[in-house]
Amino acid sequence: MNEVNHFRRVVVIWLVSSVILTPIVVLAAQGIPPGDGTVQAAGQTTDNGVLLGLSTPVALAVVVFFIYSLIAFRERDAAAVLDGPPVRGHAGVQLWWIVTTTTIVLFLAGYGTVRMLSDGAGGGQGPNPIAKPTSSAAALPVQVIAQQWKFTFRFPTYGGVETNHLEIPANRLIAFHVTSLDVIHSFWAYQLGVKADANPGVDNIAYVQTKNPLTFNIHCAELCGVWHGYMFDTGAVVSGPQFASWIAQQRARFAPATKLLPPYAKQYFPDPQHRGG
Ligand SMILES: [Cu+2]
Repeated sequence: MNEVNHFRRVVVIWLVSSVILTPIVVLAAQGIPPGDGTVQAAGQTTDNGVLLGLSTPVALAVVVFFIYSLIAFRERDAAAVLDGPPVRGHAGVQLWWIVTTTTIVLFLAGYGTVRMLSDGAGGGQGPNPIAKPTSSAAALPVQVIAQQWKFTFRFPTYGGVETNHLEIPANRLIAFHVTSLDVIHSFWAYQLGVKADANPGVDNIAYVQTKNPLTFNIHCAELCGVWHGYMFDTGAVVSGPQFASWIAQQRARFAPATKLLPPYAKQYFPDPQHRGG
């Protein structure tokens, strides 16, 4: 009764739209954050492109079939609307479904693992990271200390000075040691491709390989009390010499405070005398 091969038509429309739209989506994905600020940020942008590119044909299969059905299978004679015969399984469809979904899931599991192990991907990995960048021993350690409601930064290789703002050198591997003095916070510097939980009593390590100088935003990304929304700052990746002079300034300026600080440690515990009741 019906001479049209709907299946072939849907497949052709799907193929053509996938071939056109997938490269456009992959290209557009390069414009969404976190951008190209660090190796990790660039890696995340690449991964966004891979994931969006892979999901484009999948989403198109659904959309194309949906729109095609609306047009081709619409019964215009209301009186003739009857339920069709029930479908009792289809070996071909089932086989393709299982093969396709299994392939995609296994590929993504492999891809994600390889990508994470290559540089740590900018995420906090706890006190014993398994995904270390190859030159991790030479990384500049920077401790990020969160508390209600600000971040401070401690530089163990620069006399343990604690600063109010964050500057880090360009083209350098940084090992952020993220911790908290009170409740749970999260150190989120999206242009750096970093988001790491800041928990009291935990030394959460996140690696970042900086590139060119840039300004970045620092936000707390974990609801931590009434002023959580105001827990932000602007940081900067600066040239090596600029960092050297900045950190020297900070050391001189905060020398009296540094003397009073507890020695640099992986984590600190709040002073009970200075806690509100
Ligand atoms: Cu917070």
